[in-house]
Amino acid sequence: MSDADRRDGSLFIVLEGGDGAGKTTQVALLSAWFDALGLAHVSTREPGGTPVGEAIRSIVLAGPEMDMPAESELMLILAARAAFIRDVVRPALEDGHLVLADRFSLSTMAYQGYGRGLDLDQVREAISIATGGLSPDLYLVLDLPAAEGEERQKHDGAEPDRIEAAGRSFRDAVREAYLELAASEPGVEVVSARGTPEDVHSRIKARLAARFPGTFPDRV
Ligand code: T5A
Repeated sequence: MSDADRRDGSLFIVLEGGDGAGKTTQVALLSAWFDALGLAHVSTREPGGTPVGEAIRSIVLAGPEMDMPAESELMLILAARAAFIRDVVRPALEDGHLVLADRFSLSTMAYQGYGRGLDLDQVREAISIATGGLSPDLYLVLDLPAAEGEERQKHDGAEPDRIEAAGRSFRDAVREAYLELAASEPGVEVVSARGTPEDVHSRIKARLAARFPGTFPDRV
């Protein structure tokens, strides 16, 4: 998608971070804020967001008994992403809307590249096949020590999925990967995920206002 295909006002914002950092909570709070500001938007998640994406999600996030090579995991996630781009992201940006996503390609670099140990250049190349080179305007990484994310998830009482079951060292590697990616990739900012959901929400709003002053009010 070239910039010429995007209508004025379109924005693609992605929340990222380790499991249990609070992305889903923050997407809901941001979506309510965008509604209050009258900003047309689509809020969605990855893998998922389309019928094929949700079907793939149920395979990728099955229990640990669904054993698969890291390469299969990568290809499944990217198969979902290609549909997500075609059916959700591009149409919304072409209509001048805001897209707010819970995870995108930075997750693939952090989990399949750094976490699973796949070759980073190959992962990057595979991502660009799925996305056609489309990148978000901003990634906000919610940063939280892996143990605290795990603790937050325990309160939900759900059984760990395949990826969550990969263990503490995997979660630690993913957190470090995000920090490294934030230091080396353009358009990635880190926000502390500590504190109450409202504390984190205020930090995120302040970042968006600083980054996109024409879209978000500066008094937040
Ligand atoms: N994946 C995904 C890849 O490996 N590669 C990829 O390319 C992509 C796109 C997705 C999985 O897929 C992998 C990564 C993931 O393992 P998911 O369920 O979407 O799975 O991701 P999770 O991060 O596992 O989702 P969670 O819902 O568990 O975590 P969230 O969304 O970060 O956190 P949230 O908001 O659900 O909060 C978790 C708990 O903490 C509480 C909430 O109420 C909830 O109980 N909470 C807080 N508690 C205290 N203080 C706060 N500030 C809190 N904020 C939320």
